[in-house]
Amino acid sequence: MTMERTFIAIKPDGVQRGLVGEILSRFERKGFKLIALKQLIPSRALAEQHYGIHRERPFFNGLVDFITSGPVIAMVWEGDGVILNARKLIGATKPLEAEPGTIRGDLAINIGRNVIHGSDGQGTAASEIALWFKETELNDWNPADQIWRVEN
Ligand code: D4T
Repeated sequence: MTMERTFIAIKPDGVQRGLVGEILSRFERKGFKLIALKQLIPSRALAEQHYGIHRERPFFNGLVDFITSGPVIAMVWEGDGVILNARKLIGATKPLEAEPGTIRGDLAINIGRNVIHGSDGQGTAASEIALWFKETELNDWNPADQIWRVEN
């Protein structure tokens, strides 16, 4: 078993459309453990750092405008294989290519309004968690039903 943590953010469109509960429930029902959660309107500096890899892309400024336009729900989820599995729950970046049953496949139609972000690998997960959260905001805890989620 490889216990991992990943950074997940519900973007301003997901918050504005009242999809927070729907999205949280999908991660909870899957069995992943919520380690941290907060709502914030990201600063431009935070957004630019988060999307730094896209700095030279034509959509960069619009993406930063969008992500700083309202509240974001920032989260850390933990579980066996959670990084890749969260990407599966989320679905393809282009919502029209995302399979039905995924968050983007069910809840979004446009790449610029694709509702949710999830880290795409171990390196980005670690750096994004450190970018969005202080160490003291991450809670180690054991769900009472943990033995019914994982074998050991
Ligand atoms: P995020 O990072 O938001 O989870 O998206 P992905 O990991 O699935 O996809 P990405 O990094 O390629 O894109 C980041 C972000 O930019 C928006 N975007 C992307 C856009 O508005 N226009 C585009 O042409 C692309 C490629 C959507 C997600």
